Amino acid sequence: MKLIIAVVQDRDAPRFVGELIKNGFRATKMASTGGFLKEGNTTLLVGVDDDQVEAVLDIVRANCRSREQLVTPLASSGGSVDTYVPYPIEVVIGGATVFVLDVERYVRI
Ligand code: 2BA
Repeated sequence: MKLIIAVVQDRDAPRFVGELIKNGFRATKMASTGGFLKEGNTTLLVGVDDDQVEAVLDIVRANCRSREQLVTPLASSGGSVDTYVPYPIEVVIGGATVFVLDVERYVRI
C-alpha cells in the first residue's frame, strides 16, 4: 500500500477531490500553507493499493494546473521578525507537489 501526499492549489482542490471520490478513492483534505509564499494551499492524503498510484497521478495531472504568480515574498531573517524583500519575483506554482510513501500498516477500526 502507498500513501500519496499531494500539495495542490486551493483553486484546484474541489475538482481534484471530487474526481478522486468519483473514482472510488478515499481521501483526506487538509488546509495547509506554503512555506515560501505563506499562502494557503491544500494537502490531500490518499491511501491506495500499489497498483492504483498511477491512476491517482493521472487524476492529479488532469485537475491541477500550473499558474504563474508575481509575488513579493516575506523572507525569514532567521529570528522572530520577518524581513521584507522589496522586489517582486515570478514563480510557477504547481500543478502539484506529490510524495508517494510506502505504508507499513493500514488499519481502519
Ligand atoms: P510554497 O512553499 O509557498 O511555494 C510556492 C511556489 O514558490 C513553488 O511552487 C515554487 O515555484 C516557488 N518556490 C518555493 N520555494 C522557493 C524558493 N526557495 N526559491 C524560489 N522559488 C520558490 P511549487 O514548487 O509548485 O510548490 C507549491 C507548494 O507545494 C509549496 O508552496 C509548498 O507548500 C509545497 N511544496 C513544494 N515542494 C515541497 C517540498 N519539497 N516539501 C514540502 N512541500 C513542498
